[in-house]
Amino acid sequence: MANSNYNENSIQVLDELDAVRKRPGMYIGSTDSRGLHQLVWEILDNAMDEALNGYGNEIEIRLNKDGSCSVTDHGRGMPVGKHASGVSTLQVIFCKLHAGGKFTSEGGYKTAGGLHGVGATTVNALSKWVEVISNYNGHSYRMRFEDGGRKIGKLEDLGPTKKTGSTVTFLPNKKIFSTVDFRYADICEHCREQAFLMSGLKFVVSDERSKRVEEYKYDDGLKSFLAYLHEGRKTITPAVRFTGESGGIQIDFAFQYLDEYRENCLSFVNMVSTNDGGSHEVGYRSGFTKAFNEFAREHGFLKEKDKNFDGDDIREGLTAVLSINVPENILQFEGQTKGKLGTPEAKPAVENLVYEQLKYWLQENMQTANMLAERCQRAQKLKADIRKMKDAARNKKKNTKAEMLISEKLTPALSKDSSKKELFLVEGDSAGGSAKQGRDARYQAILPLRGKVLNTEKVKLANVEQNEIFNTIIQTIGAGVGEDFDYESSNYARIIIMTDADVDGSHIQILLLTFFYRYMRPLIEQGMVYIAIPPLYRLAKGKDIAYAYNDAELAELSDKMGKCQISRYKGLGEMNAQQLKETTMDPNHRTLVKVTIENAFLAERRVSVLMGEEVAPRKAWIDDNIQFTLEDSYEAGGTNA
Ligand code: 0R9
Repeated sequence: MANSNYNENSIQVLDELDAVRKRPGMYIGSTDSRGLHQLVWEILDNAMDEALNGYGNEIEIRLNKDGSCSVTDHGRGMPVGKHASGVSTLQVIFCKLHAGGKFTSEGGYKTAGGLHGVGATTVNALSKWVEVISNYNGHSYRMRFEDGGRKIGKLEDLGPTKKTGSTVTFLPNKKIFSTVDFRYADICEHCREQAFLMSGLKFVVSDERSKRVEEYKYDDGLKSFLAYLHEGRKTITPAVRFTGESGGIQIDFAFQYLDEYRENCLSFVNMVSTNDGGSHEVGYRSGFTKAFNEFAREHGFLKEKDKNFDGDDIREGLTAVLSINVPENILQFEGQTKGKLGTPEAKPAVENLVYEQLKYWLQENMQTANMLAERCQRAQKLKADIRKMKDAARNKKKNTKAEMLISEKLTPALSKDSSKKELFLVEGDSAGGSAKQGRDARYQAILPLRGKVLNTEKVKLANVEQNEIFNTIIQTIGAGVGEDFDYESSNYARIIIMTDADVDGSHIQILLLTFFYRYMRPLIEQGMVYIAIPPLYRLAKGKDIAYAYNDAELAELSDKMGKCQISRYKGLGEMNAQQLKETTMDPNHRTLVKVTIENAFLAERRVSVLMGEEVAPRKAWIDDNIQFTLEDSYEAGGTNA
């Protein structure tokens, strides 16, 4: 069994591990499900680094029955000799922070999170135990760490082996994480994404708890990524891929046009997604715009007097995937979540590559290029027409249809302070009526939604703006729509969707969230969109009233209250104003789920699969993700607000 180690080194070791245990958030972001999975990504990153360096072409992740997770690579194995400090190298990898610089192979690309070299130590500090198997130099070795690295076992030689590679198994500490339940579907999605970014590397994910296995390996990298993103959607060009290197930056870029209007760009730096873009995305856009405009002028799509196509005319319907590898010495991230690439060298590198190769591709694929140029012409013209219409409308009398709609439907809040105001979007007129009476009139505004909500995934912005419900929502929030949307001018700090807890209610939520996701995304990014959770049951015993929001709560409450009257709510409409207030609207008692976008790529795909034209993939998706709960559908993180 593991023995404690009391030499000087281990005292320092304890201090370092203690820092992680005391402030886990600093190392893995949070201690919820997201932080829990970060542990897996950390070990996986180390395994992928070994593969990136050219050793091994398969990685396995296994979720074990005892709640632990194993990651195996088929690289060289972790070195087991003594480190200069006198302790075993494995101990240094798992017990010392900032071992990264000193210990990784030179020239390897490092992950973007900045955690590199501290990943293994972080995992150790936050685990009940960690077991490492290293098949190295013809022998199999094992070492175990327990109790967050407080107990360090001896390095054991398990005898000769022909294999090489490493396996790290860890059991997350229940006392640190709010959940220790690894989610197979999330791990699969992550591995799939990584497999797209690393052509040829195979990932095998297995779940011993539910006997499931999934494999991911793509030889066509980003082209396969596009095929996956575009499943069930109508494409109008083939997927095109450009690769190259410039100034030490490796660039992998692919694009494909859809018969749609939105543009979409997914970007990655050193395998980590850059949700907030950055210099590499700027480079891709300007390279793309330049090549297209040159082509359009050369071939008469733009006359001498015409002004160039704007970037967004060119990118209508375009999906681009950009993955670059930046050497660590010039790697720079910006923004609050460090999701934006700052490295200035990335812009010209990507711009040149995209410009040069796209210019050539357009010449070589003249028919497709002509078709795209015509689309640009149409987009440019449509934009000019809309601008004229808007100018004309602005000059007209003020009392427009939109404003009348507001005054009819909206019950506004009295306060002028938008930082305190909430807008409730309520399913149905009858619940709307109760909500009006039950609200806090100072800060809560009510907008009842009547009739069918439009599926915004299938139509153009202009149609969305003409739709009565969405037009009313756009006017009420008062912060514009689409590219013009500015969350800072929102009339409300929170937008709260309140529907019945049934299938129709979920459908309305999906339609509204699709709209917010497509046309007011900053609202979601800023954490301003919520879903209200009404109770499912009311328990009454004499004057004692209690509400249960799920079956587990119902069981708990009825145990506590003993014999009592239980009624199940079928919809919001069954609650009177007082009950609705107490359970669902009053900030002191209600439960709200904050809608967040954890993973832009996943959200993007989920929205299109769920809301797109084709029924088959939608059905398959729903079948695959049986627990069709809020959390699963929208990456919503539960919050009580
Ligand atoms: C299952 C997860 N895998 C790993 O964590 C893992 C780390 C690792 C490794 C080496 C080989 N395979 C690995 N798997 C390695 C790296 C180097 C030399 N030999 C073997 C090197 O970087 O020069 N290591 C990662 C860090 C270190 N090894 C060490 F050098 F710090 F020990």
